[in-house]
Amino acid sequence: MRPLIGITGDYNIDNNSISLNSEYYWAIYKAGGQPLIIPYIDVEDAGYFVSVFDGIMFTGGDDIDPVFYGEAPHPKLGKINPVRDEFELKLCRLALENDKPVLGICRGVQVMNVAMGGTLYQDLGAQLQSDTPIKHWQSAPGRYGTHEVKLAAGSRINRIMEKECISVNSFHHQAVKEVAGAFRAAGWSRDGVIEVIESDKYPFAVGVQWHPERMFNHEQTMLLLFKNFVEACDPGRK
Ligand SMILES: [Mn+2]
Repeated sequence: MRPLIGITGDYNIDNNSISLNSEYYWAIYKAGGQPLIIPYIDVEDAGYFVSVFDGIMFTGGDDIDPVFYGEAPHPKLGKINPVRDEFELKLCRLALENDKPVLGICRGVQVMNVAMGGTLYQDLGAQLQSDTPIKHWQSAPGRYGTHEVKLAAGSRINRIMEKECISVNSFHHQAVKEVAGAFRAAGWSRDGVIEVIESDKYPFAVGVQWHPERMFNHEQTMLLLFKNFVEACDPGRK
């Protein structure tokens, strides 16, 4: 049986719809997992979902309400959805507390960090100081890597990717600022932006700021991340 992986959908509160780029569930499926999209009905359902899924993947989407990390909204803050925020933050905390594997992608790495007490840059363009700035919202299609990420030697992501420097796509204007105590930074772009967080405290907790699901068809290294995640989700592994 394939490990059952819950995937959070991108909930658009304006038109009451959930959407999900199919590359997310194809990545899980190609990696050996059975993907299932999680609806946002009641925040109290989070515990149920943690108990039924073998692992949970947090996907991309709008900005997280900065109230969840104790800040007022910056003028450059984008669209937020408090329903999705509250649900995902609880789901992430419960998953980690119950030793369920967690993979965060783009907004997902931000959800992981905020759920455990970390903070975010609300807008890199306005708030990041760097002598070597780079473009984090690429104009190239998603399958193309446009900036490099240096991976910490010996980190989990380094062992998964089997490389110390990778080329990634980039579609974000926010990023992890202060890393939550449960995690550590394990990958950085040239301007110092944290592009990976991970943890040894949990069976599998990795968050990446790029979109590996848009690259894995052309870049085998990106599929390794999903495979490693799905393997960690295999209930027969324990
Ligand atoms: Mn980036």
